[in-house]
Amino acid sequence: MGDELLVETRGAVRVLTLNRPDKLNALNPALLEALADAFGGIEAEASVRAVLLTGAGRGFCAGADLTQNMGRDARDVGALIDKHYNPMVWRMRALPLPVIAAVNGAAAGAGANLALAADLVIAAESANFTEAFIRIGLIPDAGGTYFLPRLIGDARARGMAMTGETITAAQAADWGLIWRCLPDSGFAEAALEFATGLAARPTQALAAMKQAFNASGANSLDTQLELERDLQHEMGTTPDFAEGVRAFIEKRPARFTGAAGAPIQPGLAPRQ
Ligand code: T3D
Repeated sequence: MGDELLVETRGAVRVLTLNRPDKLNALNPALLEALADAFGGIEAEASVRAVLLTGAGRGFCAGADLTQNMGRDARDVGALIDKHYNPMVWRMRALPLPVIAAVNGAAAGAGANLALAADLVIAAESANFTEAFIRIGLIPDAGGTYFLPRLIGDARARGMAMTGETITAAQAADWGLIWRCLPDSGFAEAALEFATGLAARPTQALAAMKQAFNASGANSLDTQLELERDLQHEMGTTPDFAEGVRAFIEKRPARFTGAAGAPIQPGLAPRQ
């Protein structure tokens, strides 16, 4: 593997840094493959309890590398999406750990949507988001047409996609596109602190929450209530639930380990 992606472990946080700063961390096949590998292996490592994704230099990610991937011959962009982008989004969404995107600078095209595929997005105040696809005759990919309307509503989603206008981090936070906009000064440290805080939370509950939120877009209320019941049943068997309740009663901070509980028991029938 080259150095397009820096992979470090800081405490219980796996830090993935897109590392092509001269091109604002634009995505080439090597970087996309490194990302897929990095996301693919994480869940087997019990000591890793959160993932932080950020960019080196002044950009977060400028989307597909337009100098490598396109512009020469007609390319099958759909095949590139199928091979590289979709598996990455699936892995990020399915990973049973919180994924935090720390957007340190420009996030454009698939770079913006890569950030939006994370569970939580924080951005430095000088960062920005551009659905740049329309500028080159493409549509938002990497989940853009899915995430945008769910996060900010149809009007703003279509506005961002169809105009390609750049949205500041402050505006993104105001619209609910991201969780929080933070000062530029000390952003990297603040992002790691934020991820470290999540890594110390009940990991099984975060994973189950993620599963429930992921499913909610397609589920009816009935189905979602049943899913919540099943997941909560499982959470009730985790050591972290016992510890959380004990710590509350003993009026002390909880010490969560992230250990798994019992799997869902068969026989929890759907509601009639
Ligand atoms: O082929 C496939 O994989 C299909 C999939 C497509 C999915 C997509 O993501 S399509 C969308 C692709 N991305 C874009 O269209 C965004 C292109 N970049 C920009 O519009 C601007 O760079 C930004 C708005 C993001 C930032 O602007 P600014 O002024 O801060 O920086 P800059 O000067 O434009 O860029 C700095 C350098 O990065 C520059 O190189 P240079 O001149 O210093 O040698 C620039 O060429 C390079 N760079 C920026 N974006 C890309 C890039 N190089 C390659 N590919 C890029 N996407």
